[in-house]
Amino acid sequence: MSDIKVAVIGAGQVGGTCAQRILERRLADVALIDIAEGLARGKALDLSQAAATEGYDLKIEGGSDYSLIKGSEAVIVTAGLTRKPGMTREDLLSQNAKIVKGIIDSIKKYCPEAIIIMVTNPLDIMTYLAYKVSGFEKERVFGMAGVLDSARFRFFIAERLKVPPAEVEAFVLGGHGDSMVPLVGHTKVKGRPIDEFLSDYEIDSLVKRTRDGGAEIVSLLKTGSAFYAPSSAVCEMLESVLKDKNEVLPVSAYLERQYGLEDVYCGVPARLGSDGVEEVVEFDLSADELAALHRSAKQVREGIDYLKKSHLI
Ligand code: A3D
Repeated sequence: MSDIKVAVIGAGQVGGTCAQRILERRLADVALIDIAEGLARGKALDLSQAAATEGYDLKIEGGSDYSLIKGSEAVIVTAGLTRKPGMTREDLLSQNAKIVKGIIDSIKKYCPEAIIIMVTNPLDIMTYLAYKVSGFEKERVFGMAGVLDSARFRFFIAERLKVPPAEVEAFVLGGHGDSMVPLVGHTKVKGRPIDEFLSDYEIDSLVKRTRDGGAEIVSLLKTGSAFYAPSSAVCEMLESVLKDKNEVLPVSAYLERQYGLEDVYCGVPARLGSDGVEEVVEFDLSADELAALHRSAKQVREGIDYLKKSHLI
């Protein structure tokens, strides 16, 4: 048992693996919720039975009853549908918006003081929706995408240069998806600028592979999408919050004029601590990077406008 509890909504691939990582990192007790009750209960029971061999003494409960999340300091939202053949982007957006709205109402009811970390796609739009529907302070609602995109970029660079990924620093900003903005000017290997190691052409090809990183995995898995690296990225953010580490990470955060953007969620560097987003950090961006960030935010805003027109916000 821990005196810290975290709720994970959605016990699918990402949610189930998040629960596992939280326990194995000894971060908190876990409440795992899914509309499919047996899935959440079954995974919770399975994870409980790993306690003896993994050596954690933490409580994990699962089910579909939201009263289980009572007392959680943080709630990770991974519930949602994935795009099926024949489903338009707008269909997915509307359906996940309805799911997220229902979940946020339950979070408001059972843990009104919690921090919300969104994972459900389309990420930046769902995070904006969660912020608006919850009425929580902006600091307490943010989304995971950039830590994952950056981890992918770091891995591809590390693999190419045969160095440990931990020796590669990189930040990928912008909305999650095709319009992500890898900051090549801030990418370093062993503390040295990346262009000392790779040509522009080679860097561009790694940027492209990062941009297509999710799709590459989908095409290999055939069913479902990535979940090991996404759940790891979530836990990196969660740990910075629960341990008040104040790490600067790429976070989908609410912007109020930072980077010249307003009333939108978009991936930016942010300091994560016990209050959530403690500060949006303004890096010096090149004119091209800033323009790419604005293009990316514009795409997010189009999704937000669609939800507003559909009366879902
Ligand atoms: P999946 O394995 O299908 O799990 C989703 C779970 O949500 C399923 O178990 C559903 O039963 C459950 N669910 C659906 N509706 C509800 C509801 N109303 N209440 C509670 N549970 C519900 O998907 P996944 O785990 O692979 O992905 C989950 C979400 O995360 C999707 O939207 C993905 O697109 C998204 N995702 C985002 C990233 C980012 O980097 C932003 C990365 C990976 C996945």
